[in-house]
Amino acid sequence: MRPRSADTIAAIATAPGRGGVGVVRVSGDLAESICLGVAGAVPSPRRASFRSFGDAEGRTIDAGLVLFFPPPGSYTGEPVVEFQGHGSPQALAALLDRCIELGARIARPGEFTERAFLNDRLDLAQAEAVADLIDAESRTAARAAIRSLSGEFSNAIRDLVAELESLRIMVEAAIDFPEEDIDVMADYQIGARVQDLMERLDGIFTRARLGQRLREGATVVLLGEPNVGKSSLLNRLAGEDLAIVTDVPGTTRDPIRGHITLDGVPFHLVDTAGLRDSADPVEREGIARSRAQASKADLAVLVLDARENADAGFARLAANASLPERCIAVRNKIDLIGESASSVERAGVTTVSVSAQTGEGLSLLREALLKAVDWEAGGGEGAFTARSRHLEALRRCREHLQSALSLIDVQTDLVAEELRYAMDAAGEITGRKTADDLLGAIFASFCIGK
Ligand SMILES: Nc1nc2c(ncn2[C@@H]2O[C@H](COP(=O)(O)OP(=O)(O)OP(=O)(O)O)[C@@H](O)[C@H]2O)c(=O)[nH]1
Ligand SMILES: [Mg+2]
Repeated sequence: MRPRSADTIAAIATAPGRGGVGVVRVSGDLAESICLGVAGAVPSPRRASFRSFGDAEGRTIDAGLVLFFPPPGSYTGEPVVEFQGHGSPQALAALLDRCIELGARIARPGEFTERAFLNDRLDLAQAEAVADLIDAESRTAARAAIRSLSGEFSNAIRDLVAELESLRIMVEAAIDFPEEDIDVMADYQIGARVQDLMERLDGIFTRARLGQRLREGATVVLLGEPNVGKSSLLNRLAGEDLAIVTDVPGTTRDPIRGHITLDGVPFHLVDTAGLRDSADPVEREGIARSRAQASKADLAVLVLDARENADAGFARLAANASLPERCIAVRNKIDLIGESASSVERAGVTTVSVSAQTGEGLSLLREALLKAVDWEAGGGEGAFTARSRHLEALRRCREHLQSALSLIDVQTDLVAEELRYAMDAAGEITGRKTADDLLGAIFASFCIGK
């Protein structure tokens, strides 16, 4: 654990630019004396007081509300002062300069929240949820972040860790007192309890994975032969004229991106150059980029011309690029053959028949996209905001529980060890024992002033 910092930090906590209100936040031992220097008095704790903010020469920089939050109940767990002035970049810069003159230093990104974590005001999963709330791209994602921030995710993890601990103690007792002649493993139903914990873990994992989807979304590559209507589909889905559409095969060269949100889940769409043999060096480079996009995407939408045999078209594309694990087939241009929109699932692949021109079938395609990333309608309601690191820790926890289960009738001491590993893995999420470099990376991704 890093030592408690002696520095007093200050930052503009509101977003850059002009606005109605602008806030400078100060945290650390000098907060009260800085407050005195700027506003001439320290208001009573947690009570807003209207004051003038002055510079070193006594000139007024701005006027507004001052708030003082004494420890330990403040955001950071240290003395905190907030100056709420006008959202004027110049006045805020002058106010910040004054705080620096009075002994503070500029805060690093995320440093207020980092201090909150180091002073036990938040655990690591909650601290990460602060950043996720700020960065949320949909209301559903914001709600998932608030759920984690309020401790729902952390409590679920803490309960899990506590039960793992009591189970481990039980198993260790069995190792330490073998002469007691009771078969602890059987009498205390250790196997059933481990299984029970695995089910609980799976429940948490599902909710965390939903949260990760909400946070990170999915990258979807639109792939197909020239002229099938990939760019038209991108434009339709994005509701914006992003890519050039012409009847000339080989129109698109560079990958073109569009971002949409479906049921709160961000989808990063990438339209690509049509796949074919080409002698044109520019087009060849475009096609190489299409293939590169396909190999990195979470999901490929294979666009086909509805007038062609879909299976044959699908097979040609699969032979022509390395596809991600998940694919959807789209038969486009159904308007040309007078077919109506449909969505059919066959051998794990959904084939949606649409017309990018008329928009028919687009809602079926949106549904198929959500389904392809395992999203159920309204799935965000139970989600915890989560990151890959959380999911990875939960996966490791599960592996150790699985090993513990398989060792129960074989070697008791190893069961205890596996339970300890499982506990440590789950414990990384709330992060009491997290390595400094990981902490550094987590907080560096925050915005300034938070
Ligand atoms: N009738 C009909 N025409 C379509 C439909 N979708 C696209 N088109 C037409 O098909 C032609 C090619 O469309 P694009 O969207 O440029 O096709 P693309 O797959 O991006 O083509 P490249 O960029 O060359 O690989 C254009 O003339 C579009 O207007 C559709 O659903 N119905
Ligand atoms: Mg195109």
